[in-house]
Order: sequence, then C-alpha cells, then structure tokens
Amino acid sequence: MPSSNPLLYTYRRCPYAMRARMALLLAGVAFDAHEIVLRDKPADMLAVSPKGTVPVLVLCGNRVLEQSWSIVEWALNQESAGPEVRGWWSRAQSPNHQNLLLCNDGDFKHHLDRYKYPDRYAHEVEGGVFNSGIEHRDRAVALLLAPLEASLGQGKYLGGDQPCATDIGIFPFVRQFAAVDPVWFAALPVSRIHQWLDTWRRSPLFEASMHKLPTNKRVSFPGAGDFAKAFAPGPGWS
Ligand SMILES: N[C@@H](CCC(=O)N[C@@H](CS)C(=O)NCC(=O)O)C(=O)O
Repeated sequence: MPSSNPLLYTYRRCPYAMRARMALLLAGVAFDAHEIVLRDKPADMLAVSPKGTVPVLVLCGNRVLEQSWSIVEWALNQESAGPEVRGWWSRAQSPNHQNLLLCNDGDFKHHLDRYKYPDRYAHEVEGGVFNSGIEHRDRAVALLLAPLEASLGQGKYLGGDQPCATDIGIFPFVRQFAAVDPVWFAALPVSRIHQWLDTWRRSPLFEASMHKLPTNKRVSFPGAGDFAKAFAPGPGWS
C-alpha cells in the first residue's frame, strides 16, 4: 500500500535540506524521503516544483512546500509537535533572528560559495578586483559570524538557554564554512560559535538528520525520536 506520509525530496549534503530534515525530526513528523542526484533530478519532483531545488516537501492533498524555511515553519507548528517544539519557532521571530537568517541565506551564502569554490567563481570581478576566496571568507566573517558571536552572548543557543529555529536554520551553513579550512576556523576568535557548532554537530538531532539513504528511491526516513528533550535548558556560557 502506498505511504500517506509527506514526501521530502532531499540531498544529504545540502544545508537547506539539513534544516528541513532537522525540523521534521524535531517535530516528530513521520515522513518519506527521496535522496536525489543533483545532475539527474527526478521527473516527479520537477513536475511538482519546476524550479528544481531541494528540499521540497509534498504534503497529503499534494500541497507543495518548496522553500526550506517554509518546511521548517510547517513542521515546527504542527499541532502534534506540542508547545515545546512550537516554542522553537516563536523564539525565532525576533527582528535579530530574522536578520541573521536573511543574512545567512543571502550575503553569507553568496560569500560562502565563493570561499568554498574559488575556481568556480574565478571569472567574477567585484569592485574591480578579481575574486579571491580569502576576501569572500573575510566578508562572510564580518557579515554573519561577528553578529552571530554577539548573539550567542545571550546563552548557549540563539534562543538563549533554549534552542530555536534560527539555530537549525543557520548551523548547517556555518558548519560548511568551518569545514573549508578547519585549522584556520579553529584559530578564529569566536569561542561561542566554536562551542555552539560543536554542540549542534554532536547533537542526536543532527546525527539523525544525516542518515544515509539510497539514491533515487522513496523510503521512510528513520530516526523518529523525542529530540526536543535532548535540548533541555542548561547553563549558558559567557
Ligand atoms: N531557497 C531554497 C534554496 C535551496 C537550494 O538552493 N538548494 C540547492 C542544494 S544545496 C539546490 O537544490 N540546487 C539545485 C542544483 O544545484 O541544481 C530553499 O531555501 O530551499
């Protein structure tokens, strides 16, 4: 019998898809997943979402959510998710959090791509200067990491003592940034971000979200569990 679960088209290493998978798992939503191959996207996915990016969530009744943040919003606001999980969404609605997310998905991602793949963008000229990965790295630090470090002064998470949607929205991108040159990143004077990143990397929620799936196949995504409990408020750091 075909499954009636929502279907997530996903790509394991995509940071947008990571935030969607984390939100679905956190909310305890049972979902199916289809791990796509980027250069050979499934026709079924393109039929419901011709823009061709992942993640895409197809809900019962064929409603389609084709932006990662819409999937996070939908998941965390499910009635069945309970008040604790809904708090993750409401704590993320402050202007500071919205600005951090906007910066992450906009300017920071722009510079991250150019820092990570300098050869791909070597032809670009900005302000009369040829692209240099290092220049983009430093701009990314000023744009997002500096305000992020300041925001983490309020507690262990971006939500203060309790995590929030902005944490899972931004963490996969900062993780990617850190991985370009781990030695350089470890020496960067952003101790709160180092601890924050470490907490999220080692979290059962993130580990579950990175489960390896077969490609081009609809499967039930494993790992449903009570992840919210693992994030009980604890002492912050300063
Ligand atoms: N604004 C979209 C961006 C999603 C996105 O750009 N995903 C990338 C993968 S990380 C993608 O699917 N790219 C299509 C491609 O590379 O062909 C969202 O938030 O979901």
